[in-house]
Amino acid sequence: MKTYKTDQLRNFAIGAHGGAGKTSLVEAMIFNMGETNRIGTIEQGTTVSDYNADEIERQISINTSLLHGDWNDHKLNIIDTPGYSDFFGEVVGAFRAVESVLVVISATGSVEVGTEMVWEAAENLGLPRTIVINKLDKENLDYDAVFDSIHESFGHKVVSAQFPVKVGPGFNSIIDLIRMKLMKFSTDGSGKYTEEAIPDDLKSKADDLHLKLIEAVAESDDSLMEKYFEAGELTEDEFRDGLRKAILNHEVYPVFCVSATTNVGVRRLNDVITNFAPAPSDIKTLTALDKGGKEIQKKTDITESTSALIFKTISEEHVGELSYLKVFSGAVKSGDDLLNSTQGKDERIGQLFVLNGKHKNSVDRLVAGDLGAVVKLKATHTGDTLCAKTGEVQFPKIAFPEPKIRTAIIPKAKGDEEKISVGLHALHEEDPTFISQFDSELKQTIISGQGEMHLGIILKRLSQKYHVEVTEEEPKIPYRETIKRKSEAQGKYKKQSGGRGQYGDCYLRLEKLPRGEGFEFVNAIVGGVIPGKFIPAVEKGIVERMEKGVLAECKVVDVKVTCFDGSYHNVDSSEMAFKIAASMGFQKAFMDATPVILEPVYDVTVKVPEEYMGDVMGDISGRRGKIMGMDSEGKFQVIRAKVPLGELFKYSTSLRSMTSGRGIHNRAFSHYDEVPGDIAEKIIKQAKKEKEEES
Ligand SMILES: Nc1nc2c(ncn2[C@@H]2O[C@H](COP(=O)(O)OP(=O)(O)OP(=O)(O)O)[C@@H](O)[C@H]2O)c(=O)[nH]1
Ligand SMILES: [Mg+2]
Repeated sequence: MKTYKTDQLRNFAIGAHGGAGKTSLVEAMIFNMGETNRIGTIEQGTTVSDYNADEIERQISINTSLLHGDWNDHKLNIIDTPGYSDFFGEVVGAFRAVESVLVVISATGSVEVGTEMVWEAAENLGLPRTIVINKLDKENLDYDAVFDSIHESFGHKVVSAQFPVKVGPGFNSIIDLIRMKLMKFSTDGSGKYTEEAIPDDLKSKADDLHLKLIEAVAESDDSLMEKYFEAGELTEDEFRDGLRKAILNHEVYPVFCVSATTNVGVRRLNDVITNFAPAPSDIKTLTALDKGGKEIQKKTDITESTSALIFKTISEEHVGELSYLKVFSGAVKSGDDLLNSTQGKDERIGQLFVLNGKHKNSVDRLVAGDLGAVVKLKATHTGDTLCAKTGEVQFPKIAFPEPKIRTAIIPKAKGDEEKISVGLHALHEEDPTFISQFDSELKQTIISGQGEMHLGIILKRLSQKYHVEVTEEEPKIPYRETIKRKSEAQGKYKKQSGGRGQYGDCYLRLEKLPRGEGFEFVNAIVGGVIPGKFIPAVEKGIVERMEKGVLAECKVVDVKVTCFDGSYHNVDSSEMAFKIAASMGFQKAFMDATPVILEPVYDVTVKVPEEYMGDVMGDISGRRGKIMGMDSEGKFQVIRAKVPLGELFKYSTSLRSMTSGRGIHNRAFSHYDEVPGDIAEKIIKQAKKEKEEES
């Protein structure tokens, strides 16, 4: 196996809206690098990157895959990410392992919400970007419109580095504005091309765009700008070096042209990445925390003490856990004893691999900057840092997206609970964007994730790997009960049955509190009509009743209770008797105080292309949602609404079908609000039914 130095590596992730052609592009790239001897297709399920059964069945990428190959004595490490928004966590993890992102845009669609998500994620991590317009072999394309829409969305730093001669079926020629040549690609799939002089009819367009590119490069650097003004041009070396730096410093986002499935333009893209994309050694500062939690800067350099980040974990049958890692400094070798500084545990490095999808090649070591995988780590999860024991560092955690949707599950077979819980826990370690938890209030196991497809795939893994089956049910809603007006009642508990009796008596006043204030108890007893030692029992009786609920078995909230009178019996009064009396008094007063049910309401933001606005807003209203506002964000509309949680079940699937996959939503808890009467009745009825079934 050839060895590479850090500056011979190019790590990049491919990011895009779903279906833009990332996997097809990667397939052509590794074919061109000689890693495969034929180009697989999505339709036949034969690509190297989408090797998973689910991916083949659905014809979409679900997992990040790692691929690599040699190009002109450089190692290109490619991470193919899924575009479907349910799997955005994969994108976020992948982006932590690379120095740049290749953003693919389909010429049939232009900038989509998924493109913007990728763009923003790259922006947040300070990653340079190169843009590729794909599918230029398709019919009915308007290349200029696509380019303009990218320019409009991402600003004036978006600059043409190529343009196609003629798009549509048979597309094979590109004007390259760096080399100032016409590149004619073979259409036999070999990816090969020849260079020719730019034809006369395209010369002036090419000159204009070449000048724009040079100016963009010159503008990115003061000393280059000076040279450019003085000499009226840049030398070839100055231009190339300037372009590299401009990409690295986010001053230029160059746009290239390809057709992935016909392998047109892709070999040139391999050159461009090798020559112009950043190497790990170009990244000057890498922020980490030292042993004492102090911020330090590491360098991607083999001479520094070893550090690495686990950016993804998969568990494979017959192999066990496979942890994908990016080595940031030093080198990771098989047999190394390292420290997992996130977990504070030692870790022995087993076999190391470089990957092309599922194909693994064993290697002895991975040097600073390189990407690969290691098997059978004992205590290491996605997002953890591994480092030399003598140079403890910890990299920032990966900022995975918060769960967006939830559902409840129940075991199909009794007795499987333990296995299910172990399986769900392991699946969370593998994929931190998935969370499961037993909700003791709802008495349901609630699983949450990024979308219904995400959860569907998680449950499939649960059944395949842990051999337990569950069924989904609608998650219960954590309703609350409260009151709308003041009331008073007496709670009296008196029992005389042989021996010692029971006696407790209290008068309670209930008043409503502002939403979110919870509970307040006031002891207004004077003259010892209830002895001080029984007052805590009165409060306890109320609190326990509030926990259990009065109307529909939901917690009571936002109530102030004043105990203002009562009586006691010298012999028969006890804490127990006062607790029961208070509980009875509370129930009576509560029912008199116009009780209502509250439901959780969520802030929902939906981002969609303008043409879907009407449908989305109509649907939100149908879900008892209130539209709070609308903003335009670039070419998209963002709708802000407040929607009851009970109406959001399976919302991500509805939104997807309503917008042909072109809309995304986010949600966060906002507040509790009163449930309309008819729905409250249903909730009460349902609670009664469940209680009867239980007893
Ligand atoms: N005509 C044509 N079709 C293409 C091209 N690139 C991709 N496709 C087709 O577009 C569809 C999606 O391609 P993929 O490579 O799976 O796209 P992707 O971006 O990896 O999709 P996700 O990973 O699911 O987001 C497939 O049917 C491909 O055959 C292209 O250059 N030309
Ligand atoms: Mg894909």
